[in-house]
Amino acid sequence: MPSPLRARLTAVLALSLGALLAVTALVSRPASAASTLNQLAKAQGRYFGSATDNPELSDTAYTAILGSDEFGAITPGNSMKWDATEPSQGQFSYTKGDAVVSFAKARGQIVRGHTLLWHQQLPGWLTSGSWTAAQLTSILQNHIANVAGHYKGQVYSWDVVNEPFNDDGTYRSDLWSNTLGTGYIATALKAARAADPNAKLYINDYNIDGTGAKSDAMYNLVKSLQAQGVPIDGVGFQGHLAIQYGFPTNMQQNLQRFADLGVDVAITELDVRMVLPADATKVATQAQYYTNVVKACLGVSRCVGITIWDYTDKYSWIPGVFSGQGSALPWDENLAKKPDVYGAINTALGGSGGGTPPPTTGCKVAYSANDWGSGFTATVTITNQGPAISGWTLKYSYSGDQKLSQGWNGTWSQSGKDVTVTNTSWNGTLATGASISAGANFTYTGTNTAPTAFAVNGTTCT
Ligand code: G2I
Repeated sequence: MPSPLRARLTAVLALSLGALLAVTALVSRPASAASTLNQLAKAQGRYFGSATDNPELSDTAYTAILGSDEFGAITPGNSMKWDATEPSQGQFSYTKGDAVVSFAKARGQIVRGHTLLWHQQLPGWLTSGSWTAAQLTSILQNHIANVAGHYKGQVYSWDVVNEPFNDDGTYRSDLWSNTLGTGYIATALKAARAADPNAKLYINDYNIDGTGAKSDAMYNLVKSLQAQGVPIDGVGFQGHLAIQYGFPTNMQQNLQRFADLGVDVAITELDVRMVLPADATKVATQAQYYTNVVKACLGVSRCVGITIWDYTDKYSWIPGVFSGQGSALPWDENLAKKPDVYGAINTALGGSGGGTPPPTTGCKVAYSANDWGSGFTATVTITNQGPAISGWTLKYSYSGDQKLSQGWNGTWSQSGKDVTVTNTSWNGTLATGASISAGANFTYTGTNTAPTAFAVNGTTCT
């Protein structure tokens, strides 16, 4: 065989073998296993993210979930704001922001930078100074050049300007607009583009999720910036919703009209609060709101992603600001998924609702004792791994002469070596995955051996 032909045949054979292997690989790969929020969002070309902040990053149970496949994007809640990054004029501090960026980077998550310019969380030197327009412009440009320059290439987007409008659509009266007029917005966007040409530049606000005066004002602002050739890549719809105020009007159409201007849109700070206590009706409404938001975003091809304003009630800003309100997020204060709320988001993203199915039976008890020789404080934490229960009784036994003196977070009693703890009026309800801790003081002589067998409502726990 002449060698060029042999070479060609070998090549053809190699190609077909390669194609065959490729086909085999495709066929034998299991069907898409997307089940977490970000996997599901990613399958539709979006991200699903959470806000976080430095104090939370030392909570390892919390970071295990934050760093999991549930989230593909992180927004630092506070650590890139002006008071954190330029606490004294010209002195920049990036330790906290860097911690968030390196957390995200290590896990392949993108970062939404938040925020270069706002009317809140400004350092004292800035708010108490009296500045000419020229001075304030240069302060603003210097801040953005430094902060966006420091994070150049490391953030996916910047909320360059945060909350410029009042609810009636007029410009907020603050340091920026009062000193610089509304032109500060263009100044900030241009400075951000110069500092990090690849970051997507956003204006971000609340109460613009639906149509209305404030949303119209934002729409007109974007149009006018575009007409002036000012860089603007996206609009952030914060999505701080409350079930008692109703769902925003025509949310999807509203997102779409911005997208039609040629900018990206994103849901940047989603949470859905309620007046406490939560009940089944309120949770159903809340779950519907989450569903509506996810569907509105998925219905708009330029809606690039959804971020919830932290994922757990444990670190929500809401109770501190709206007294008596909360329960706004899909994970509860014990970091357990709320089946209805998480399930609604997961389902709206195209999943089967559950994520990882929880075990459907049983319970788990963690026991610890703080012993001072003649007595100790026992702490028991019950986790319900079965269907929701209303009312629990925990039983266990000691091997020595441990004697109950006083208990709390439960009704404690003892008969010989056997200890019984039942729920109080306020902690009897345990959803699947939920935990409750109770404690008691005991006295003893001799040795204090920890009990090893526990039963809740008659079921032996692990
Ligand atoms: O207010 C909710 C959000 C509305 N949109 C813009 C977001 O940047 C804003 O986030 C919140 C943070 O989640 C809070 O954590 O902004 C608040 C400030 O308005 C943050 O709260 C502040 C507390 O008010 C301060 O007392 C505290 O020192 O957080 C600071 C840092 O922990």
